[in-house]
Amino acid sequence: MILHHWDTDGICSASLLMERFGKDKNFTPKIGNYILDEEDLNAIRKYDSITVVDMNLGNASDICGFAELTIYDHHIAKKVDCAKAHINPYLNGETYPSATLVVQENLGLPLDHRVILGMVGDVGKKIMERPQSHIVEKYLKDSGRSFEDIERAVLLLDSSYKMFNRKEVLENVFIADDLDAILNSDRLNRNEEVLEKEIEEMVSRAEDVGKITVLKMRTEHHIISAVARKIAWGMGKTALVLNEKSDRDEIYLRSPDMDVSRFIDMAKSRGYNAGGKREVVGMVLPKGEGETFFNEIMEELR
Ligand SMILES: [Mn+2]
Repeated sequence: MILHHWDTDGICSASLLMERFGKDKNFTPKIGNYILDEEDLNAIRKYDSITVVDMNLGNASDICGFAELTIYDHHIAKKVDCAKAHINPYLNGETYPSATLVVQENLGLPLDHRVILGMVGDVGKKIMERPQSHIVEKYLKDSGRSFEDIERAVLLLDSSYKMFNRKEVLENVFIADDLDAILNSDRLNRNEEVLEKEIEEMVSRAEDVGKITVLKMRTEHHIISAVARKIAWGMGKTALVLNEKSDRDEIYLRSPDMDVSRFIDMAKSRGYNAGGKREVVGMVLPKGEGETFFNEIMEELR
């Protein structure tokens, strides 16, 4: 069984592995979880061989208790000693743009659109500034496909987790081997339409407050990063977004120029879940606690 991340890279990596090893069962943790909870563990106990791909699972070693474990990954990770094999170039200090490239190179598979989708899914347009850009160029030249087709297919495959549709994520693995099947999928195109409209609507409600642009919204969809990116890049100002979900609050901060990473430590010091980079911060807070912290960040930045 192949256990994979819910995004394009995870879906395409799973597709490559299932084809190569003739497997037909796949699984993804609950969307948003980077561990297997008790329910997920119980659901996979019946398998005696499990390959985890494109996920640095917090409790991967739990799998060794009932199955032979293999891992293909490219995230920052520690070696999982109980795994039969842990294939992650990062363990040798190497940075790989996608799990699909790790799988393709390690198994000597031909270069196809799935490898490229994984790279563009995880890195975006910036893949063309990475050392692996020649791989993308070679694929585009040999296939006659456009970079826009690849970007569109990424958007479509990612639409399922953004809609929080775990079943659909699993189904996507079975169409991933056919680029046109992805591009022409009615259900994925419908998702994209819904998400695009919702993102536009949210962005239009953002308000300028001094030097920054802020937005409070309520949606169960996973669009906060897309909304913040659109505000920050579109208006050229730092975007601060609060999303109050039914079970948690989310805060997302993205700046086109400023270093906002100090807010990662600030959030962590209050016991909140936070991560990010120099110009982008994502946080998850218990339900009801988001607005106070959101106001505090706003006062500091405005
Ligand atoms: Mn990945």
